Amino acid sequence: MATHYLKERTLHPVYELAADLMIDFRSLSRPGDVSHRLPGASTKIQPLYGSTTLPAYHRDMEQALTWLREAQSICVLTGAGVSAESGIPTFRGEGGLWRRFRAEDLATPEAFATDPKISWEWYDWRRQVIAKAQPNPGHLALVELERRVPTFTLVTQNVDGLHHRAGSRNVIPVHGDIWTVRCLECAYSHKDERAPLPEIPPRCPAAAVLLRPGVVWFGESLPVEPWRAAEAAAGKCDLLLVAGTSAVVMPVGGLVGKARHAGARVIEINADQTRISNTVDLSLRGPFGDILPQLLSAVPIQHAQEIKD
Ligand code: BJW
Repeated sequence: MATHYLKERTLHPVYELAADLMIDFRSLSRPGDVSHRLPGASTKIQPLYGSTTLPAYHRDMEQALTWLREAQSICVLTGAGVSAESGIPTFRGEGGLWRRFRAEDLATPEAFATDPKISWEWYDWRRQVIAKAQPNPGHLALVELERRVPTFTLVTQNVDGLHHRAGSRNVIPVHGDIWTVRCLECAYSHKDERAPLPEIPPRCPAAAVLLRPGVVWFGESLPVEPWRAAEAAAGKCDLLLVAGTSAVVMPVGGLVGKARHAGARVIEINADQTRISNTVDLSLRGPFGDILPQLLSAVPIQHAQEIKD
């Protein structure tokens, strides 16, 4: 019964979608092809008002600037949307990687076990897209925000490494790293930034068995220490910025509630309405790469910067 369920829900769609995926890889292989399909990817950046009026947006922005100015301890939680303006597809929604495929079917140990080659082709393609991408103004604003705020933690669900490349220091990648490859059997774990990889699927030099991407799939536990640090940061910050995430994936989505219960103000920055938009203190609707630099302008350069440096 259980096997039948898996076949119906998890294994079968991966086979069925393989051909589609290959078409996707090719049609998205040039950076220009990727960016125009992304929400919020336009270079002329405007706040998206949705049902909100322009004065309401400005009022919310004023409020956000005040809270940023007051904050002593900021935790930022980022998701795929913060890399959208760098040309990296998000997972869900318009232009998302999983618009046509269920995330729960692709990013699983079962999908990898079923066809490691297809899985690796997908990861290899994404590594090539990421290798060509550059941090955007939102990533850079976070680097500067870290320098200006006494306590700052950046929890990211992203596996692309763009926060590190931009220069952020206190980054906690809770869903792993697409550039790490690790052995399915032995302790071999290694950074491999070649894109494309010379051999698909790659093999472990120590054990001659398959390597897997160093990311966290559905049904797998998050890495213990990073997760502990992420929970601690969300639980003790006075301001949580939630940027570019649908917040549907657990347990990370639960950090928003954790911060709120601990008394933090929560500001969401997202191109669209999400499941948390109505529960946060403020929801700023628009592109991350536009809103973050605006927020940064409110935070003075403090003495903390000299202490940190
Ligand atoms: C912009 C923008 C712009 C666009 N500017 N914004 C409780 C209840 C129910 C289920 C569970 C539960 N607890 C655990 C589960 C199971 C599961 C889960 O959460 N399922 C859900 C689908 C319901 N979770 C897990 O299995 C996790 N493990 C776990 O809990 O371990 C304990 C356990 C073990 C066994 C059983 C039960 C528990 C692991 C989750 C791993 C997630 N992995 C992935 C793939 C990583 C590898 C890879 O990259 O291939 O991580 S899934 C994918 O989703 C990826 C992302 O990090 C993650 C989150 O997505 P994100 O970042 O939010 O992206 P999107 O696309 O969803 O949203 C983008 C947003 O940006 C949108 O809102 C846009 O509007 C916005 N945007 N452009 C601003 N320019």
